[in-house]
Amino acid sequence: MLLILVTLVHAVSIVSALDPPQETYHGHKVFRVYPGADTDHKELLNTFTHNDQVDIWRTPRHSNDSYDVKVHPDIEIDNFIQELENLGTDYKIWINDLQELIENERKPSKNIEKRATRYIRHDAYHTYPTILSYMNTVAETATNADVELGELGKSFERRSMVYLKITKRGGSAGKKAIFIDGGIHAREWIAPAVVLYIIDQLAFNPYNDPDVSLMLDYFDWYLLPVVNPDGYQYSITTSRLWRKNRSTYSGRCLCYGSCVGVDLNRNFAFNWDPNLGGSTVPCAETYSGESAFSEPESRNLGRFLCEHGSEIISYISFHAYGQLWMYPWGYTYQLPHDYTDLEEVATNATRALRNVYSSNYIVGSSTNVLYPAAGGTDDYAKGQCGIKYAYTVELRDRGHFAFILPQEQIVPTADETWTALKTLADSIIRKEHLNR
Ligand SMILES: *[C@@H]1O[C@H](CO)[C@@H](O)[C@H](O)[C@H]1NC(C)=O
Ligand SMILES: *[C@@H]1O[C@H](CO)[C@@H](O)[C@H](O)[C@H]1NC(C)=O
Ligand SMILES: *[C@H]1O[C@H](CO)[C@@H](O)[C@H](O)[C@H]1NC(C)=O
Ligand SMILES: [Zn+2]
Repeated sequence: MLLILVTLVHAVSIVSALDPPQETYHGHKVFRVYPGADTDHKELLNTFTHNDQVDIWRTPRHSNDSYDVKVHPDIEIDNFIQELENLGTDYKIWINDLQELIENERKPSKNIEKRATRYIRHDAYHTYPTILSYMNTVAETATNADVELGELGKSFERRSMVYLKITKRGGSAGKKAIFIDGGIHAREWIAPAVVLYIIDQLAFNPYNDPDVSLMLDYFDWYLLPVVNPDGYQYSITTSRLWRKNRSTYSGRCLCYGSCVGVDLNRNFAFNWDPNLGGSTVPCAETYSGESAFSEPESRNLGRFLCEHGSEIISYISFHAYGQLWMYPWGYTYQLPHDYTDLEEVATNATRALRNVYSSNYIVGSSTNVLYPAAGGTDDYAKGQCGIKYAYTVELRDRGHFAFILPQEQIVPTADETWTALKTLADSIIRKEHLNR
């Protein structure tokens, strides 16, 4: 026990000393571009994609909505603006200097006493090694549940993809399970942070939440905080806005910058189609990979989900940003035959979420709420593995800080998401008439 505590104190001190990623973003800007009803989106997208120094962060969902695009300072800003104006498109400079946001992101938050539970601080972003050491500690010392540490497999760079299975202490077999993951997209740091908070709630119940035992009575829990450990660690240490995995296609790419990585959330083998919201271009942020399941991370997760498909009743994948609670399908505008069930559960979960800090979430199918994109994890979970309640959740915020959500927003985000999760579990119990 003493040894564990010593290790822990050590880990925390590393975290506070965490330096910002090495790559700087001085002068990088984010434009909010309002295409309006009349704009030819193809033309506009051309403006963005013919230049690989423009990174689309967000795509509009209705005619009054906007694109968020990050623009590299090497680009001729005047020309870029001229092109937008030629298309008759409204825009504003939304974030003037990304580096400033990145430096503010890790400012210590003010509520530290409440935010450090026994083994981890929830008001800080953590490195992958720290996350692993925390998960080991949970498996050894959980006070509120039985916890088993497992490995889905290795990433491209041979990191362990570690998950926890958390079950009722001495509980019986044969329960339905809920599988939760985060961090498939490297730069969406809030997602792993929220999964760690959920682990803490289930394993230690640090705030004596009476609903925790109910959730363990009805469900087994699988928690995978970081689907893409290579990309996440690269984003933490080197390049804050990295999205993809770290696989390399050396010699195949002549475009600017580094053409490394696959968008793992376009790489799953259910109606895989790189021309539907993904890309066949290795340099693109949404590169779908050479083929479905070309990447070890997606293969490992996909295999696990289908192997446990009859046991898992709900799959929830956390992303950022946008505040959307989405269900399949992503590959088609059609809806699943049982979509009213998914919609009801998500509607109730997000209503409960809103009651905590008034955060508004939009509920709908991925295609109708966001944009068509094939090869996503939730489509695979539902379509291939038969997991009924499959969701992709875009956490806070709605674009003010975008991916660079300050540390002091971790706990409020996790609090409200935890409340949503409890309601989701409760709604599934009722809809499916589950027994303890
Ligand atoms: C878009 O904005 C216009 C003008 O403000 C408004 O009349 C219209 O209802 C809005 N449409 C949507 C889909 O929000
Ligand atoms: C969802 O919320 C509505 C309104 O409160 C309620 O009538 C319904 O039973 C809830 N559904 C589930 C599955 O809990
Ligand atoms: C993800 O991407 C690469 C392609 O660059 C792939 O070959 C590899 O298996 C995955 N892992 C990496 C590079 O991190
Ligand atoms: Zn994402």
